[in-house]
Amino acid sequence: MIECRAFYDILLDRGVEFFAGVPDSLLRDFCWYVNRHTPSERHVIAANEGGAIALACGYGLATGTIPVVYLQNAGQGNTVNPLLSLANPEVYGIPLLMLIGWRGEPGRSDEPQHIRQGQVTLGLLELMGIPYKLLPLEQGEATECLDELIEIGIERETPFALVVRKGTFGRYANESGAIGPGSVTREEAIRAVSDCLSKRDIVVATTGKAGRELYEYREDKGGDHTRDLLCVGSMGHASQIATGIAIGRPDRQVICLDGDGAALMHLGSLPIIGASGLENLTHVVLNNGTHDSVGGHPTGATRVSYTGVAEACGYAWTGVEESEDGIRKAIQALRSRPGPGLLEIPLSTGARAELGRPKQTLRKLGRSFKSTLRR
Ligand SMILES: Cc1ncc(C[n+]2csc(CCOP(=O)(O)OP(=O)(O)O)c2C)c(N)n1
Repeated sequence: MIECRAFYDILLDRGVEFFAGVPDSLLRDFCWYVNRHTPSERHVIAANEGGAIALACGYGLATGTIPVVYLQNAGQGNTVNPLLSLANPEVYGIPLLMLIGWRGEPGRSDEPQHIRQGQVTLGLLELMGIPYKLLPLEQGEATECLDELIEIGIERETPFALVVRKGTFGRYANESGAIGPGSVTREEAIRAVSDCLSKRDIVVATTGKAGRELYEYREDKGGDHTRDLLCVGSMGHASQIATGIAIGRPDRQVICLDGDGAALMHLGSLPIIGASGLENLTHVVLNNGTHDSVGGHPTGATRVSYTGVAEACGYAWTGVEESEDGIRKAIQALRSRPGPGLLEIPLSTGARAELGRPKQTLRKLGRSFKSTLRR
């Protein structure tokens, strides 16, 4: 196991001075260490992993130092375009180090959404011609491995990667835990929204614990999951999935339960929703100011007003509700308020420790969701 502090110091010794990324559950403690010890102007929690690569490229171009980009392998797809068309040696040749948390590593059990990505993680790096190594668990070996990669990266003027397996980094106590802007929990908000929906309403729930909380609530209420799509992966795309469904089924109310980190990841979806004029679409942003599901790191834009953005993007209505009662009233009013609408709910950060996961397979849940929609 490698101590976060030791690895961070090794990076600093090699001249690293800039970090960007999207937090990951396997890199959770290291991300917290970076957040705590790096001057804020030298650490950017990016909107998405492609943005993190671009930020690192900019810093690398400006300073000639080697920037670090941290990410979960789920975000590898987001990095492909800037890696191949910007940082690649055949374009601008920008050395940068990616630290990639390897969810779904073959041979280890993990959630279904991580399995295929886990299988192709190393192959994708090979296909892109990105030199990589698995980060060894022993500190001396890790340092050697890093030094070899840095040499290769500088010599070939190429991005390079360290792939990080589960359990590589030791604990780092997060004393600076981010605290969300509200007092209601995400779970309470989801329950309040769900209580006020009719049996015909469709819910698309964002990546992370929101979907698990919705699933558990449906279980508590009798186990009907047929109207819910849980976006276990595809972070940032829930609102466009909901938009597609709302276009396909104009006779149904479609409610997207989005996270603030996820909304930020593809904020460009909001003008598209605004322009859609879809009267049957409601976008609920569960704003806890953090990437709570992977460890509670702040999002990179904690001061953004999602209602302000939605208004500028042409949504038909917006609202902010901070109490369970207010949330209930806003959802009950949906049917008399044509959308597209955006309801922002400021929340506290955190989740129940014993939160479960869906008991049925995603294939089975997907099948019953499809048959509900096509009925
Ligand atoms: C493309 C991609 N990048 C990163 C992740 C890892 N990830 C899963 S959930 C999550 C945090 C989501 O934050 P937010 O949308 O604010 O919801 P919260 O967890 O706070 O409810 C992250 C970073 C992912 N699944 N996919």
